[in-house]
Amino acid sequence: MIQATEGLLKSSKKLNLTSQLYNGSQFVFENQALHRVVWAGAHEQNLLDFGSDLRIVEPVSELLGSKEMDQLINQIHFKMPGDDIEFEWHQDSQHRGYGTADWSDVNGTGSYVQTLIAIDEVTADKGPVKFIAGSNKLNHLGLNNIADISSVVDIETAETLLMQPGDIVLFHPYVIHASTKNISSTPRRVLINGYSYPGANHKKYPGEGSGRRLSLDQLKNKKTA
Ligand SMILES: O=C(O)CCC(=O)C(=O)O
Repeated sequence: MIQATEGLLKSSKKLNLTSQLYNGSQFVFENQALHRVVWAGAHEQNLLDFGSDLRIVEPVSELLGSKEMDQLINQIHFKMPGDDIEFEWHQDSQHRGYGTADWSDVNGTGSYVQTLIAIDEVTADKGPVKFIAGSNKLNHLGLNNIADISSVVDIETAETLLMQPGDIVLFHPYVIHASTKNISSTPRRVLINGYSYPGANHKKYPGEGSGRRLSLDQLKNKKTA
């Protein structure tokens, strides 16, 4: 994963800080910095291999209640020293398009699982993700339309997730979370893979091959073959 992120970073230098599709992946720059690479495995195949690794797909399948799933996200988030990247309080359901024609909650429990793997150690000064425990039970709130989040939840109760390289967190599309800037002197990179229940998503995500259908049984057979 480290090699892959270095490959992406090297390619990003050729793109003049301009967001664009390059080698099948969508490079996104914000505030003069590489913010994220969407469907990063088109450029760096091993990231797609991680995205179909049984150690991820099995628990995701259990949470979704389906042996089949559509992989919507295979993304690297960069937080390099001094780049000021942060993520406001949100639910991932917002980014999936809940409440619009882009999404149907097919399994009735959110139909989506997000996973985040730490590539670097995530210490308190590297902008760790903070979660509001239990907020997954609040349903989709449309936080982008709520001016003051404290009218909905007490952000003082947020729990900070410190991680070792290789640690993974799996989370519900309704759990409210955020992350602050990396104020350390070393990078914080994470690989994010996201999976939806078949039929839930109606949107085409950027990147060559995005939205691929994964089958737990097929992946298991491939592994034993
Ligand atoms: O990369 C981060 O710090 C935030 C990730 C996040 O908010 C997400 O995956 O929804």
